[in-house]
Amino acid sequence: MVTRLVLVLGDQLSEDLSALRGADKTRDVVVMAEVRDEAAYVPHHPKKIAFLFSAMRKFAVRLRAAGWDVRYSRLDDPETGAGICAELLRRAEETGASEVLATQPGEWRLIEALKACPLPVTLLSDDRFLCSHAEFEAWADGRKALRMEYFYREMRRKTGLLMEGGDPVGGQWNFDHDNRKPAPGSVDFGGPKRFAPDEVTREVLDLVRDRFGGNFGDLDDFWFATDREQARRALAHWVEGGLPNFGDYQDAMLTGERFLWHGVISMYLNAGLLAPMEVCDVVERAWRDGKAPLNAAEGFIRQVIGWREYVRGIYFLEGPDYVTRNALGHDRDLPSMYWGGETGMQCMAEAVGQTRAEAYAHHIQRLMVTGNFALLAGVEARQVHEWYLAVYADAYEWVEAPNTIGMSQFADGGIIASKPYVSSGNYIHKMSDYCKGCAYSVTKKTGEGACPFNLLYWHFMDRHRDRFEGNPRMAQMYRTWDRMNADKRETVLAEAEDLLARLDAGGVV
Ligand code: FAD
Ligand code: DLZ
Ligand code: SF4
Repeated sequence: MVTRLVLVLGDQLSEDLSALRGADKTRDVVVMAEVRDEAAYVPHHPKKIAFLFSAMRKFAVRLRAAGWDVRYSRLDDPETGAGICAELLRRAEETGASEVLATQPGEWRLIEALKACPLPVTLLSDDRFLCSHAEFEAWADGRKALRMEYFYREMRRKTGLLMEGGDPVGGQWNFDHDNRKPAPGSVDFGGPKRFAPDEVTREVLDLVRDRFGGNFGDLDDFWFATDREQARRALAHWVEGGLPNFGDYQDAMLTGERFLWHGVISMYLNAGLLAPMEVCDVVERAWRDGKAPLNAAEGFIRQVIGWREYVRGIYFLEGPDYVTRNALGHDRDLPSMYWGGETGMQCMAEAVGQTRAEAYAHHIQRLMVTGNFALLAGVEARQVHEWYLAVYADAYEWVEAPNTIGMSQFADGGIIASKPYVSSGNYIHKMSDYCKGCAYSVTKKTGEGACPFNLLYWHFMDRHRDRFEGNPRMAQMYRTWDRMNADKRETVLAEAEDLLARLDAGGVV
């Protein structure tokens, strides 16, 4: 019988992976590879690379213990090829294998590279997700608008999570209106479970420091879980201490508090160390046992079986050109403050600073601070996308691109968002304490020290009037703008233009 190569990618670290299930331990050979092309197609945060390499190495050990023949290539081995296809060819020659079994990667770039590889590659569907491509296509078929809320209800029915017969527990599907409390003065949860680097991780940290130490992001103080057992412990730790308040403060932001009550498990879920149903089951059980309120459990489960599955569905439905979309025609370069350049904006400094330190920022920081600013300032969507893909430990295109191109930048023309997520400084002021320590004043709409979000918000509304004034959800804001006196409007636009010119000239904003 012929030997096949079984490809296991860095984010496919699950023992029930379809490619492993479809293979035969007694004759097939598993290929795992740390390769330059994957580690460098965007300048990944060093912590993201270290997390993946360490988790890959430990997963290879686990597979060997389970009886697999694993050919593992390290980045610093001179024999290692530049890319995944080169590695497959090398291992084919070494083992005599003539075909490859793989689970579909989560990025079109890599799917296309595998299809172009001069070895026959069978791509199996990635059934670690709850919704297959076919199911998503069937759901999307014939709908005028692909709204997440309706998709989410289907997933609730399908999984039976938080259901009583055919009805949602508590009599409603969604408790989001309870999940918008601003941050309280202090946080009673110490944040995610931290793991001291073991020997495998320490070796990887040296390698990453040597090869990728110049990338944006700190490598010091690495604490991520790097195997399934640790990831399970991190989940249990959060369910105990973080989940009870997760719902209430999901949208809050607080200076110096990088994690608040968030799960910080997306990197584990996306790499395959945790499975979506397992985390939702644990959360549902906590609610049923009276250890967490319903708005927290429902809010979390909606993110995982709703948003996470929905954005993946959109990415694969829309196809490889999704990441090139730029519906609003934005063309500004990403300002240097995204890479740690100086800024007087406290909210941006906090969001970017913790991103640099942890390869993590929570959803509202990504959406309403860094995403909001890029959208208001008219930054080219592709550059924004590549930044998010690089700097977060949980970022792979299937999940990052719909969130950035679609939800955050409206560059898909409104497939995901029914209106752009833009706001003036008011929203950040309401949900955080950032404005207190800022060089700008959130209450100033114009003049010296006016909050940049206040100026750019109206600039955005004005420059995209043709597209958005007919949107019923934005009509009120256009009426407010039109009621402003003409001189004031002119001043706002002129000051916004000055600010944008300053950004373009590389000045400090
Ligand atoms: P929690 O707040 O504890 O939420 C629980 C879980 O729900 C997360 O672990 C995640 O798996 C899931 N989830 C929540 N929101 C989303 C969402 N919008 N899309 C998909 N899953 C979601 N998430 C990624 O996993 N990878 C990305 O590359 C990514 N890029 C983003 C880019 C932008 C511009 C925005 C606005 C959001 C992005 N998100 C991304 C979604 C979200 O910000 C992260 O999933 C979340 O911050 C992860 O932190 P957490 O585990 O503490 O999440
Ligand atoms: C993100 C990443 C990095 C940094 N390095 C590797 C690697 O060396 N080997 C590998 O198999 N995968 C890596 N990955 C993940 C892939 O680039 C890619 O993002 C996912 O497999 C897409 O689902
Ligand atoms: Fe951000 Fe404006 Fe508040 Fe400063 S004043 S922190 S720029 S919202």
